[in-house]
Amino acid sequence: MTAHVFSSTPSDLFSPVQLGALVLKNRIVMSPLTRSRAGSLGVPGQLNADYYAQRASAGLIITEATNISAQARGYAYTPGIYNEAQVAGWRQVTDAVHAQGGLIVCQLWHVGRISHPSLQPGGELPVAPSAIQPKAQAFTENGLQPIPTPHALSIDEIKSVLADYHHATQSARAAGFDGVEIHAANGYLIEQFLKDKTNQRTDMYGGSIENRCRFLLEVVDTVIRAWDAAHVGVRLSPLSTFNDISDSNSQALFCYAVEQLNRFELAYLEVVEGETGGARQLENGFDLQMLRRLFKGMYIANNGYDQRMAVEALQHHRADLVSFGRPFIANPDLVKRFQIDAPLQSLDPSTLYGGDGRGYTDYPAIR
Ligand code: 8OZ
Repeated sequence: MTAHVFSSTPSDLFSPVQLGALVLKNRIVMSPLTRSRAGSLGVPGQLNADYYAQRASAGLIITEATNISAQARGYAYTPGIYNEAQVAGWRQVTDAVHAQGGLIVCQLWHVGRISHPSLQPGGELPVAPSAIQPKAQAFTENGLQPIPTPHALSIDEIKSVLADYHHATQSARAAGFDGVEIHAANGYLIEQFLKDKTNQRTDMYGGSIENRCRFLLEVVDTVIRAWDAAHVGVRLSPLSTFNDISDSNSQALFCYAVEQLNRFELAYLEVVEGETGGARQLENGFDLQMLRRLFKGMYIANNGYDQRMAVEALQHHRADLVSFGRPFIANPDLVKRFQIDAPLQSLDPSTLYGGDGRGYTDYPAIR
């Protein structure tokens, strides 16, 4: 192993890097991408194994967002990681990725209020920190449906969600993953606690920044009891408004959150820079580099990067790694294309969510 493996001053995208317990062959990460091809029961299979194995030349694959419990589900056909059938399904995926020399971590997801009774056990209301209806629609098996006002979690119910995170982490280990990423971004449950548009609680989980960060920190704490912190990353989206969310002082909120995350010595922090899947230009003067500088571990930058931007970010120490989402959909061999400066294939938006192998496993690699 070369000396620069453990250096935090990368020479280029293709240099290896240590991320907690993992040694990556390059700094090109496949970001989590919901593709909705895991059936009604959320059980991955051969099709998903093929898809991920095709992309195993990434330094690290982060799976699509994966439900930690039946209650965590908010989108039809998304996978879960809470029962035996799902663990066995994911085992096929992790084996296939490992056979190709790749590494894969499981993104742990609870959608909170971004769900619909038809996706919930017993047809119950979705849950959230506060009973505030989102201006958003749910992707159900019967198409897009209006989302009702959620049920506000009691303290005991919060404890039970934390237990679900613990169980899901154990399941991810059993499925052969190389680690887990806690999805604390994009308007789902953890972010619903963090940001004040969605958290109006008056107990220890609401009000002050400290209180609104409590749930995130408890999730991290419970996850690292199931798997050491060197196998755990966190994803944040400080500025995203996706799923009808915002915060009145996101700079202060996220600086505090990141300072607190430092104590766990996590494998990495992944940050969606700007609007999820949208503009990187940030209107309100929020300084993302402040989070990068505050965080003591490895920083994965995400959102709309191309190769040139990624190289620049590494050269200027604005990131240690870069995760790519959309480019990996149509370019299973993205790493090779970057290496040989080959043109990128463009993706077909009509096959992004749901369906079969079309637009999923049939994008050709360069020969
Ligand atoms: C797009 C469509 C469905 C889900 C996220 C899990 O935003 C998602 C997601 C994105 O993190």
